[in-house]
Amino acid sequence: MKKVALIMGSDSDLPVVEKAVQVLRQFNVPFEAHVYSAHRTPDACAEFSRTASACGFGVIIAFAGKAAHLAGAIAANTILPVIGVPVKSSNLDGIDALLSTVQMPTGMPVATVAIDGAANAALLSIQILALSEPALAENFAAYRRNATQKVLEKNTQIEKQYNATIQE
Ligand code: RP5
Repeated sequence: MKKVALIMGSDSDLPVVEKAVQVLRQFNVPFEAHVYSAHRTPDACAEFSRTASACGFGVIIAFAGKAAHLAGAIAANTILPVIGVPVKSSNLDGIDALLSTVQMPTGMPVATVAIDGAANAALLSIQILALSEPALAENFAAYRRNATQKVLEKNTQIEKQYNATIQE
């Protein structure tokens, strides 16, 4: 199976990255984590991006806060799908990172998830890999069925608690 790359702009992004790690481990998806910055280590960032496909990666998730150009800088140097996670690491509450990550020019897409949306980024990377991994696709479908079941059970609980008069 191809690997997922977790690229963070700074080790201060690690608490958010960890949420993606948890999901990838849950699905037994291979991954690597690296710190590359679009601004502080631009050459290393570009080198990683150019060689990522040949190194066995299938998807790249980029985590960055503030003027978050990391996902875009990576996308500029690879044709692998890039998922951007805007990190809430400034006193603008991550809105700066969200806009910097999502507002890519035509031809250079970055699939941007919510601010600190690391779990969804990992799930999306799994969906991408699952296109060519039938066992992973089945695991993901089971995860979805389980999530649906849990909500239906919560609904039953809430309905019993609050709608007694309606049911009588
Ligand atoms: C971004 O700047 C990083 O992704 C991080 O979210 C933010 C702050 O970095 P540090 O100053 O904490 O290293 O490039």
